[in-house]
Amino acid sequence: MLVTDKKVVVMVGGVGGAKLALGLQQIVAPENLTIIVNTGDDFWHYGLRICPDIDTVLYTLSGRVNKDFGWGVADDTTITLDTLKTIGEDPWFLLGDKDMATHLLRSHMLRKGHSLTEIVQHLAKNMGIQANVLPMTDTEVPTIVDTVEYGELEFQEYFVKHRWQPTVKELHFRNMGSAIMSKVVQETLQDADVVIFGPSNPWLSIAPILAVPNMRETLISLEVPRVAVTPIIEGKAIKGPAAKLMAELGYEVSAQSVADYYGDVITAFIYDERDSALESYGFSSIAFDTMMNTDEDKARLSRQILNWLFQREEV
Ligand code: FO1
Repeated sequence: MLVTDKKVVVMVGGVGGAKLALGLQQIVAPENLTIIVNTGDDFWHYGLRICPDIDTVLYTLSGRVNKDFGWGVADDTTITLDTLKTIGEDPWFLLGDKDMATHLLRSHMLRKGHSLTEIVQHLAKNMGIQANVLPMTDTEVPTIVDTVEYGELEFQEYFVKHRWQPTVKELHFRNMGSAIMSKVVQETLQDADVVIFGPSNPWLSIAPILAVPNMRETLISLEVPRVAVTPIIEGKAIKGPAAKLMAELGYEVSAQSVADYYGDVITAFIYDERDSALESYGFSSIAFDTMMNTDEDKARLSRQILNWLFQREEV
């Protein structure tokens, strides 16, 4: 059931953010919903452009996602990778055969001169998604993870090849100085009634989005609620390396640290009801059940966030 006619922008990384986007898709009219996705995790692999967070969003919103992993395509096979193994390769990044079709088409379209924004819109339309899915930028800006053990690693080498076990010293986004915020991202933000930051890893998934030149300034200048959802519950990450990374970067592992990290980018913060109240200076905060196991949970949390921000009665 649609509960709002507000224009909603949600900024996300992969699995956690895609879950909230799916919840919002259930209650926001598709023409009023835009999902802006991190592209710092993207890389070239066997000549293919892989965009894991974008694909996680596309597969989740179109009902194709492998629900056990949270990424990739359901019921996929690995004939191509298995065949690569028979001819001397040792593929460390799991690309299913069905998933491969997305990478083939995207790489083909990039080589023909289409922008990533055009390609994502094309894929979304052809997967039956009506909401607007946009990459944070069309410029290639790989996240580089500087580690104690291996020096600088590209994100997927750190995350998948080394199973996020190396100790992180520092993160940066290569080529970010030359990145351009697309016109459609700019216009969508100017037109938004609310900006939501999904429960994605703030350092790995949201920081690259905020680092796009002019993004932070644009967000702060918007006179609309800007709310972040915690990815940390009771000092632990819901999924992935957030807690380990925070500790390595010298932060206390808590929802409070996440809220403080967002700083003046947000006007409101959602922490989990299992945690104690935050010290909210400069932003308001509220506790909800932020675990999203079922589709009902995803819609319920989305509804609670929007009802709270716009002071409506619970529907
Ligand atoms: N995650 C893994 O842990 N191992 C993989 O082999 C892997 C392959 C993969 C292929 C396509 C895709 O869209 C996502 C994939 N992921 C894999 C997930 C991905 O590395 C992460 O979800 C994100 O980059 C972090 O947000």
